[in-house]
Amino acid sequence: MSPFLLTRTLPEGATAADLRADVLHGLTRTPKELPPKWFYDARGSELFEEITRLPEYYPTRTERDILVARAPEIAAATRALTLVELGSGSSEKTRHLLRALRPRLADYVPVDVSESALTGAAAALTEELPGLRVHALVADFTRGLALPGTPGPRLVAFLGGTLGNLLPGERAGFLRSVRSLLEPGDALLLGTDLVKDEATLVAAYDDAAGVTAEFNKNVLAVLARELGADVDAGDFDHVAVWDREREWVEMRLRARRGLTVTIPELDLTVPFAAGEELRTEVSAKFRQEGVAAELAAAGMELSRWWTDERGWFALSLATV
Ligand code: AVJ
Repeated sequence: MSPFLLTRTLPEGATAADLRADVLHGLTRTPKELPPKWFYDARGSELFEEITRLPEYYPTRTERDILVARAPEIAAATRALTLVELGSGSSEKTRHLLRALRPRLADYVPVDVSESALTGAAAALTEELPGLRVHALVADFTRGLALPGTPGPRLVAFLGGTLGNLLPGERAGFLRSVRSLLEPGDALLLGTDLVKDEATLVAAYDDAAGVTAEFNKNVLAVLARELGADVDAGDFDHVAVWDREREWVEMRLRARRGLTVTIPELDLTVPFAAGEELRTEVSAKFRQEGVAAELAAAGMELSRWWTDERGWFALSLATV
């Protein structure tokens, strides 16, 4: 019997159809934009793992330190028998949590769009934590989710600060859909990057080594490969700006000169004026009162708030 179960919920061709729709919508509107999910092809996922090790990119290591320090309290507060992780990726962060939740915790349900990330993580974890049942779910958690029946109470984890990639309206809908997964006694563990000085924030998204610039430009390679777009990353500059009014970091690609991108698969021609910018990601930064309000609006209560000693990142425990 395979050491873990894997269920595919994405209909065949869903990803290709989504990319086409996002490009058609995003590149024919003003300002142009693309959803950040398209960063994560194999090369993009590799570059993101490299980003997490950069000195300027504090979120991953800061969240891990909080998780390690607070995992026993999270285990005691939730008494979880199942851990569901949305956007689990390599499950790197999750190891600390799983170790603290074991041996009580019997079931781990990692959810991600990347089947290869899920398979790799599930194989490693069943090796490291004998007896843990892993039900890997290939799914896009922003499109609604049907979880396997596993024992409660359940702890749903959404870590890394990825909540910040959603715009406020999208976040409200996402948190409501998470709320619909929870039953009394269940909880949500949420990682959020916090508002801080502009220099620290911008440096985290525009590192000296240029890894984030390469990560940002990689989305153009995805368009070229998947849709035959004739676009050259050399024609664009990486831009990272702090929008202090909306309290989010924006990554953009700025056209160095007037140019036209043709996308044969979509029978589309996309003009860029010199200096025109395509928004490729927002990464919202939070305050405790804002997180509490957004959770409350979705029917959850912020019951624990843990930060690192600098107050740079927070883990929230929300209950229903
Ligand atoms: C994985 C979405 C949390 O927004 O900080 C890293 C992605 N973008 N550097 C983030 C990212 C640029 C990251 N998340």
